[in-house]
Amino acid sequence: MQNDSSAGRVRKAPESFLDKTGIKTVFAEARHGRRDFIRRAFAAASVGAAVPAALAQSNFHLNEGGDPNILNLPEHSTSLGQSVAANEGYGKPSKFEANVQRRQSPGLTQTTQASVSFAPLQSLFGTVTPSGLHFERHHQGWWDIDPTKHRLMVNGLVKANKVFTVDEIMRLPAVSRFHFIECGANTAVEWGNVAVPTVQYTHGMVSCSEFTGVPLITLLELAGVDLKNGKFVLAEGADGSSMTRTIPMDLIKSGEVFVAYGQNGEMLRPEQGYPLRLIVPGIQGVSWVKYLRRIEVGDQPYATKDEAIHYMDLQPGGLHRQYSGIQECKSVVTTPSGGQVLLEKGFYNITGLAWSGRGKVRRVDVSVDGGRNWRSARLEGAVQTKSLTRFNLDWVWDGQPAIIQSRAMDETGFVQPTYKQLRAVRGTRSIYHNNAIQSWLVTESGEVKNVQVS
Ligand SMILES: Nc1nc2c(c(=O)[nH]1)N[C@H]1C(S)=C(S)[C@@H](COP(=O)(O)O)O[C@H]1N2
Ligand SMILES: [Mo]
Repeated sequence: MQNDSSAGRVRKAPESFLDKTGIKTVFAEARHGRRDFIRRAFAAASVGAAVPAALAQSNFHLNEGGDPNILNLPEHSTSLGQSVAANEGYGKPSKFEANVQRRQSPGLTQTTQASVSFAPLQSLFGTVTPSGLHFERHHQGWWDIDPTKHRLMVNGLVKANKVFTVDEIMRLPAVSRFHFIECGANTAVEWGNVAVPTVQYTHGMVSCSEFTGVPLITLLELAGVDLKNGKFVLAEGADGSSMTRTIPMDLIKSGEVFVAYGQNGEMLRPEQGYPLRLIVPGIQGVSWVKYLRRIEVGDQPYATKDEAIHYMDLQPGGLHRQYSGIQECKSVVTTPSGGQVLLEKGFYNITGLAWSGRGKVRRVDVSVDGGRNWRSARLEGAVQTKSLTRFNLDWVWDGQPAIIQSRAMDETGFVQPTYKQLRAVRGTRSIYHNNAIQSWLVTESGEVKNVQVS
């Protein structure tokens, strides 16, 4: 664990094939307890059960016996374990997982106070980002705000201005929903083909949580909102960045936009906007105003600094796009991904994440030959709207160089573009909304590298 590989090269199960200690230990010991389990499963595969054909037919071999890790009884099997972990307060991950951390990107200019940290996508499973690994973007630093002193005001085109305490908001009818948040600048450095080494830095400004809160429309109605003239709201944060964003009333009326206090079963983390943040599903992260303290109802877009100066997309020919909030359909393979190493040829589970700001992911195709041939991946679990979707695909690596890509399609029929397609429309000068297909080159030695394929 002393190796500071952010790519997970030294990680243990279940990225087990990346682990020098080998997959045999992991499967026999940690997963099933009995070494002959997998062998029996292989036998079953011939009659069409349990194990996919690609795995059954691959050279995926298991130790036939004599592995000291299963033969020796370790101390933890023969003596008393520790008292409840609660004695040490809030629970923590295993010390063997200490390498799984948020990190600052080597592709960005280092400033005295860092303002972005990236989620370790290569080490995550399923679709929920553990709260302590959620990416961060702070325009003016983060705060741990006293919730008893925090207030949220609703003003503008309303019958009467209203000021809510956090307690009052928590008494109102609540919703809990899984949504992704992606910074509009996620994958930004790849516009210029900087090719940062790992998926943490190429795509780690996306995270997904189960958020709990109150639909914004409820708060507006309690203030007597004028929906005839009120076409937009301005959302304002309580930190020094004066983060202010315009949100169209149509989105709010749909009930999708909510004021969250909960994240993955507990209160929001301070760095995620404790005690209140706006959830704007499908829209770029900057509109998810943290430390939310004011909602003003107006009749036109506000053109604030974060809309009129920042968060515009430079286009070819001197044009720019403005209010380009929606995070279009996108996906990325998280394993195998940049910085990881395949230790031998044979069977691997290709896995990754897909999402769309326009709704549900309908399909994800995966190529291992740089986009010439595609196979559809399995979408795991309940595919939810404007949330992350996990995909998996069986793959037998023949030891030859391979270029792994994923291409997602959403329920509107939108297909994730190649770099060539994206640049033809948006040019090369944008910072925001890079949703191009990502390519990972697996070299003959098994090393995985970030490459761009047009
Ligand atoms: N009040 C406030 N809200 C904010 C920001 C901020 O700096 N201050 N950053 C925005 C940006 S640019 C993004 S991408 C997301 C990041 O959310 P996170 O730090 O919870 O990942 O919050 C948005 N909301
Ligand atoms: Mo952002």
